[in-house]
Amino acid sequence: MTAEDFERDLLSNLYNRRGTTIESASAQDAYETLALTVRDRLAERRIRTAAAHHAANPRWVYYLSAEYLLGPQLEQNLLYTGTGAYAAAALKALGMSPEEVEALDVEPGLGNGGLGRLAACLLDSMATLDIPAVGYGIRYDFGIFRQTFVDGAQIERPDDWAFQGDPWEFPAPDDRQAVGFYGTVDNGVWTPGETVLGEPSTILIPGYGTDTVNFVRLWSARAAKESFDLSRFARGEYAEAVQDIVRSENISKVLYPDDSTESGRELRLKQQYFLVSCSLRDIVRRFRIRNADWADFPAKTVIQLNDTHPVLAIPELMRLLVDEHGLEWDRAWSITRQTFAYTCHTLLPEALETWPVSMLGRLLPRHLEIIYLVNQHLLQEVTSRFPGDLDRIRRMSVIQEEPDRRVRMANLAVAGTAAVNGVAELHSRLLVETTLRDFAELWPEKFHNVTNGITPRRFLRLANPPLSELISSALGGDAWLRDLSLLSGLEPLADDASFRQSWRAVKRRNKVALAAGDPDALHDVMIKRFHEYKRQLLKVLHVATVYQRLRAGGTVPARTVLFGGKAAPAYHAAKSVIHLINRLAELVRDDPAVAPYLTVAFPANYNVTLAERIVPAADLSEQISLAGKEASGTGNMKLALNGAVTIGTLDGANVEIRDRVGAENFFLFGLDAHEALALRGGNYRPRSFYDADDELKAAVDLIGGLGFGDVVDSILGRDEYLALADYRAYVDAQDRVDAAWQDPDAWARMSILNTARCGFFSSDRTVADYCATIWKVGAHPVAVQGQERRP
Ligand code: NBG
Repeated sequence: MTAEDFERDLLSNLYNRRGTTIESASAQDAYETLALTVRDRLAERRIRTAAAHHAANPRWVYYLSAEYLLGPQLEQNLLYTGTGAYAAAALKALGMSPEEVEALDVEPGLGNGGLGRLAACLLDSMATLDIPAVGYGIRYDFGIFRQTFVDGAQIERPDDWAFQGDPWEFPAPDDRQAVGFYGTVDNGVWTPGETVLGEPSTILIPGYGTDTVNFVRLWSARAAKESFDLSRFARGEYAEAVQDIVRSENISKVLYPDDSTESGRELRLKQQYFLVSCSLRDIVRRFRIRNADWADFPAKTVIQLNDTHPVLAIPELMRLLVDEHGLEWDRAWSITRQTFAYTCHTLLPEALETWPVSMLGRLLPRHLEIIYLVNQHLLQEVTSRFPGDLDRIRRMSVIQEEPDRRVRMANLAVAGTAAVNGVAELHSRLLVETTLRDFAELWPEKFHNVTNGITPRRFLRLANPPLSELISSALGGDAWLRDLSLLSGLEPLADDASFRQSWRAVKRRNKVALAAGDPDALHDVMIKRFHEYKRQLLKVLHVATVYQRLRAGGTVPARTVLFGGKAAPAYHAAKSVIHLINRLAELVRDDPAVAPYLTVAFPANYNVTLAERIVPAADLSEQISLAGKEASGTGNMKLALNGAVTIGTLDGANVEIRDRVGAENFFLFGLDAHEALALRGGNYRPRSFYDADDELKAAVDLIGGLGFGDVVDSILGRDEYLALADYRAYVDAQDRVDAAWQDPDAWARMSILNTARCGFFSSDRTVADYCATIWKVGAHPVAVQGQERRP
């Protein structure tokens, strides 16, 4: 393809698909036309991928996830199709600026945080590694809320991400699936009381440097045909005339409806079943196209459950096999257990989902019966292995009896899958030792670790072009984009003064571009969801301490502290911390004794787009969760890969990052997981730490003085996440950071070594691990004219 071809296609799309002309084209026309032109390139590859997969009849990976944070698509797809330069030239010829057009590329925020972004990174890597895979999810009308600050407090606004339409999607109204809810069961035959349609929309997922294009299929809820009540409308009852439509379509209206009300909780459960039911029908349909015998189902299908949200897929597959396809129970159960795998993304027992038996039984009466039967099998197995161990049986039962009867989704997940994995070494070990211990004792061979990863295409190449160029010129090419372990080739350059200088120049340039503060100041970055266990509050205590020291006439190397993140709308403690940070930022800014040395910046509405701007500018990465609480973290990987040095606890993937980058290139502090557990279990008195440390006392008092008595009460009272216990070690580690920062050459060396030694954290490696240990699938490259095409 040439630049002329591209421009011709662009014009043709402008005329024929947007129905407009150069003279009257708006910026939105330009954006959509460009998107369609690039999408056409992907579609061509998709055709070849589909043909290759059809011929091979391979084993498929189906990834079920309630969340995907795909990030903006335009730049990615320009890169993956190699059309970036053509697009820039064509836009220029048409008198349009690429920046103006890119600004219209809204990211679909269909997730909350790490779990949803991980799903997107895995899709990227599956396509890049030529793994036949389909992602399934929900096309929420409103994604994660848009965060604004009003007087420093978080206010949530609806994220109407597809308000202008979404040029990346292929809606397929003719592929709708019917999903039942409520109703009655008679002798194993379910007659639903309500039926909603799931309408799929497909977004193409290209691999990098390969012809494979996979896809993610997102379901929207639609009312059945003729749900509109014409007669009520005629009587002027306009709201009533559409009420059935509204009720049906509410299912995919918002990401995670507020679950502080009964109806909100039921809506969430409905969403989960909606996702599962639509997706499984699609999976079964795809299987039946090429296969006749159910015995082959597990050999051709692996369904990865991303956390517990899609775990209803287990009883749903049983229902499809037994009730709709007439298989015997035992045969269906054997197929089901071989087909599914489950990834657990937490250690917090309170984060493991449970549903009231009464609610589940009302919404999905047949599924509850199936769950009871599954539970019977499970408990028989437990009893025969551990006769008389009633406590164990009670703990392992899928049904919790006390204080109220609930269905434990994690127990169902472990019972109904062939493999269970945690997402970092420490996490996987703690799952086996604590959260899922009983199950690990019953089925030790089921438990695995697959350490998370991130895609270097988005989080290095697209987010940080200057650093990518420097790396490519140092390594003599960009093969590292498909084999991130090649970054180790940078190691010797850490000792090369001129390379270090170039490295620092890139970092400085990224800070200038971000414009969050003095580009020569240390950029200290804490970006992640707001949660008490992640301890943004510990960071606040450090900022307050620096403030007090400066007020007392001390000096420190200049720092810009950057926060980014959202708190769940009903999570008041986390929202107080957000408010507090904004208040502290003002205090610092308005104080002439402090402002020259310290800036606190908190750009609103942290999302993938913003992460791509902040990460390249970071010098210091804050990974300070209480040890034993963060399953993995993936922001830690993004920051380290971009040359930020970590200050962190021995938690989640920090442990593996430190092992790889070297203890001397990592600022470690704080309690480890066992010490934290012991302190929590013993007689922890946060106030004794407060009384014993003048700086801590002053920092806490400052927070109280700013009017955040609730925050102070919570840390002096209970301090669930041991912020006060770790405070002194943390502040001392920050003092070591300040000292290290004074030697720019030594810092650049640490920074380079962080990047050079982070190749392991590519999501390509993560996918390769899943393939080898859990999925047992191989690559199916798309052959072009009888050859494999490789860059
Ligand atoms: C999150 C963990 C993170 C982890 C991501 C991806 C949930 C339930 N879990 O530590 O908190 O990095 O999952 O695995 O969102």
